[in-house]
Amino acid sequence: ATGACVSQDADNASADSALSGTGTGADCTIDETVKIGAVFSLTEAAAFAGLYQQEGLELGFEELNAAGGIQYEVILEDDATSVDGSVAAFEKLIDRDKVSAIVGPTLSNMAFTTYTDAQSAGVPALGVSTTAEGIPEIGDYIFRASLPEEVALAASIPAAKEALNLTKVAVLYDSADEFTASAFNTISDVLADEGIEVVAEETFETADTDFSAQLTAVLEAEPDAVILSALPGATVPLVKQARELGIDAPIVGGNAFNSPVLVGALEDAAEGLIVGGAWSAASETTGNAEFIATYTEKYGRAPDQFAAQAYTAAYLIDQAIRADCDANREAIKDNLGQILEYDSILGPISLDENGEVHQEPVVQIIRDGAFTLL
Ligand code: 1QQ
Repeated sequence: ATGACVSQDADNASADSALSGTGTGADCTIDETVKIGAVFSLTEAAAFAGLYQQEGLELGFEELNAAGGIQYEVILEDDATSVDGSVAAFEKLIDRDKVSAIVGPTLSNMAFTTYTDAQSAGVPALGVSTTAEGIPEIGDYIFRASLPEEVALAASIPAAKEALNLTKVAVLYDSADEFTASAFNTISDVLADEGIEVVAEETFETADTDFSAQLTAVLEAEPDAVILSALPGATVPLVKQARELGIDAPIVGGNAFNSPVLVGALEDAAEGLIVGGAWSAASETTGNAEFIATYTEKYGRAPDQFAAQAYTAAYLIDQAIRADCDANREAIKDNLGQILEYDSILGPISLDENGEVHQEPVVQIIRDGAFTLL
């Protein structure tokens, strides 16, 4: 057995023996501190999610450090909600810090570039909010613990149809962002499957602030509901302008709506909003109540879905490392894709060898300013 170990290490020139330990599973001990990179949008437009992700990830690794056997150091970078910032952050973590794995980035819009870089460098990357189509397909080092928008919309649109008796809808989407544009494809497919008619279809771009032309077309089409695929920067003025113009149809949104920041900014205009997602505070999943209590105590605010997904990522990486008690990049890559079922605060979750996550979606509606299960 010893001989096999030596030759295996010799085959892999980049493997650092100090990053592989002794024992397996709960008994794994690794001497070297394991460096995990995190790239989140901590400033600018996507900070609404990035700051929660930072907190969730740090809480997860703090708990794991307290449990012992492996010590983790999280090296956190802010991509300032820009592709260039995200690329520079990945480069630093990969080349300078030599991290074992990277969590993030926040937006799919950055992930298509940064994951191509991580894949070429042979560094495992685990998305926690990158929901667009085609992300795990970037390569065998790319994973996500981030419910695909396709799965969320396939749950939220039928749930909204039933709750609201939908027969005709308007679809509005940001055509300049990877996540919102990709979601539009799914929305069209799900609406067709459900036999819901599209009476208006309008586009805008991420930085737009005036939506009067699109909203006038929506008003005239008299939809039963508006399906909106947008990031919060556009969502807030768009929804407020819609209500001012007299559009009182319910709104069904995408992953960016899973945010107390967005709901707070929308104020009364958030009422009745329906959204599919990966996590609910109301779910009785394993460890959820403790997670919510610990997080709220530590950060002085309740967690959101983005915090919950980042927290889960810490545990998934830990599981992958403990499987062979090996925190080298290649071992993490091999073992992340073998997580067949982990009982997480998101419910039972698995990652397949293609890097895709499998879990049940939840559908929520905003009532009295709070997320409630629909
Ligand atoms: C993506 C998303 C964003 C809404 C995360 C904040 O889902 O870019 O894929």
